[in-house]
Amino acid sequence: MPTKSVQTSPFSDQRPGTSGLRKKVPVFQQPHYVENFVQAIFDTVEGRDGATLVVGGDGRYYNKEVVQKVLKMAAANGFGRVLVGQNGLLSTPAVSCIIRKYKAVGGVVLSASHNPGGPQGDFGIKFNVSHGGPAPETFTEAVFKRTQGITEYKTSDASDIDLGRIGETAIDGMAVQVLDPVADYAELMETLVDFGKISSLFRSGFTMRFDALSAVTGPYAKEILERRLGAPAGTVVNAEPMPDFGGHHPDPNPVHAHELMELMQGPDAPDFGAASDGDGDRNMIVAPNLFVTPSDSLAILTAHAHLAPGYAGGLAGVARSMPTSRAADRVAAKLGIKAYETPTGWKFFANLMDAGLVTLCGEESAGTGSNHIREKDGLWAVLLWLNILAELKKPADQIVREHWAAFGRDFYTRYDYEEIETERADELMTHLRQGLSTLPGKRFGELTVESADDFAYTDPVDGSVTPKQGVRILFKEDARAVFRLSGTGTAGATLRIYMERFEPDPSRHHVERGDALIPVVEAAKEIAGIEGFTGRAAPSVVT
Ligand code: VG1
Ligand code: CO
Repeated sequence: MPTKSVQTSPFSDQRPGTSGLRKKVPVFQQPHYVENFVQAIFDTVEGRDGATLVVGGDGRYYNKEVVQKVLKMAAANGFGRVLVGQNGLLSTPAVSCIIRKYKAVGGVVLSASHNPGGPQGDFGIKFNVSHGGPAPETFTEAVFKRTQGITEYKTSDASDIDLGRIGETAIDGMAVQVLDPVADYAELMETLVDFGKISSLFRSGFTMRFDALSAVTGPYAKEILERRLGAPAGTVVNAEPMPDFGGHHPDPNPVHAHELMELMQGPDAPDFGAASDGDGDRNMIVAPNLFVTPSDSLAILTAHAHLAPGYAGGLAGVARSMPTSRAADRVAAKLGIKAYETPTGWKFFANLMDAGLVTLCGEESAGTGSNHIREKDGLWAVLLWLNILAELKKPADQIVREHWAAFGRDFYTRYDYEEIETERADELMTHLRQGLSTLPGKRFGELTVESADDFAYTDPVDGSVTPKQGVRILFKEDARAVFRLSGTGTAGATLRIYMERFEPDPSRHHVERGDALIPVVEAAKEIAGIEGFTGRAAPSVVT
């Protein structure tokens, strides 16, 4: 038997964050680093003997090498079968779909999502459990604990598998099935949205651009939008997944998807624009001359989802992460369905979906999804938008403006301060938390604090409590500022400030969102003492 045990010792920095373990590529390239973490995952998975495992990644630098390592370790650890995407590629939503469809025990996703790639960029490993969603915190904590006591891992001396060819092969008696990464996912999409209606929309001359930012969604978007739905060739751009994402920063927001933004603001704008992130679970929606905030997009999808066949029966409920604007809650109230507020990160939605409490979920960070899988799903959101556009037969920007007129507008922005010294960021948060009780009643410019707290979440399904999920400051003027530290960064700390203000009056909905939010931005900066703690006069990225 080529199976062997390799002696190793722990790395202290293997605690997973918001979405798995993310580090710079050179960190993952240290001898045994990947193996330790993967062995810790395998040791934590229950019922792995003979079980099916899914493996795939977003194609970033080091993806290929790590897929081979995971395959050999899976064989040595007693899995019965591995389903792996051709060339080691699988989008995060496709992994979730395949785990569920083939009743796998879980899936290893190789991605650092929206973080840049390349030899000096980021890499990541996350584990999704048998419902198809990210492992819950009890699991990731158990993995971390295991990494801290690890002394050996199991692997195999077998040679690398040819991942270019679709079909079945084996390593040491474990079946390895190389799958078309797109087929199962595309089949699922056909059950949710009306492909016939969307095809007619394209036949009627409707134009769009989908920017895959040289990341994993390219092949999915090409197959579904261009081949199955008949969008003109060239609708999908940057469609070839590349190890360094062709120099793109695959974070679908107005800053990093700037080529798309420029097109959508120019005279040659197509009717609709969209982009996705590194691993395909995020989406950005742009109408001509109008960026649709992810919070608004979630609300609009909630209002119109029933127009698509997969949601014709209506929605059970809707959930959003706490920093996401309350726009979706307003729609839920009108529909008479429940709205839930969870901590940041998709793992908190799974229980709600499994219990049948919610159908749609979303995050301000451009994640939107439904109970068809247990991950956010970038291309799905684009398809649902297209289905709605085909049904309403109105321009996308008109749909957004009519939505505001009906529900009011939640002006929204997020400021990110990246790569702050961790100590300074921690001090800032501690200072904020300590001052919370003194804030109510205080005035900052034209805003008065109504209440301030640190969000703690009690899962309505299993009762588990997750404390310290972000400081919330509510103003009497129907505005809010939320502060939290990112759990996906790989260098120093990233402070995120989420700011919003509700405007019921349609005569003020045309105001630039930057302008509408100035009072909230000023108040937030002052309350947290941003400049004093970070030394930064301006954020690194505004979305
Ligand atoms: C960020 C986003 C969060 C998202 C997470 C993973 O986390 O804010 O909403 O779920 O990334 O998304 P954080 O802790 O950095 O704020 V992905 O597409 O990077 O898997
Ligand atoms: Co992602």
